[in-house]
Amino acid sequence: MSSLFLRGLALALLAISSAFAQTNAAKPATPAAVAPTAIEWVNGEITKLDAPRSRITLKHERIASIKMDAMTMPFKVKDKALLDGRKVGEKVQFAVRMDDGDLFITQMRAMP
Ligand SMILES: [Cu+2]
Repeated sequence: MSSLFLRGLALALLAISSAFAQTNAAKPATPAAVAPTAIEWVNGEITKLDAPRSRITLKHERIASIKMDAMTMPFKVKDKALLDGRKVGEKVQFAVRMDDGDLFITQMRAMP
């Protein structure tokens, strides 16, 4: 075997072991019952706005985190300010959270 081949093999093994080390380091030290998940941004289109009642109706795509299929439905917002400057027909991305058995929009932004 050439020394070049051996050197290549050693480098490959080093790359593999450091990849494993990184994978292990990324795991939380203690597995939490409910792992903190990244925000799931859902695409939607505003079909109705009722800012005084903190409500918005959205035609939304599937929301995987709560196993909800695409549909048009009203949502409550946690903070009225989320509806500031929004208009019917606007395409947005939003995040939802279940709170006390109620579904709330917690974040909203214009579709990038
Ligand atoms: Cu829905």
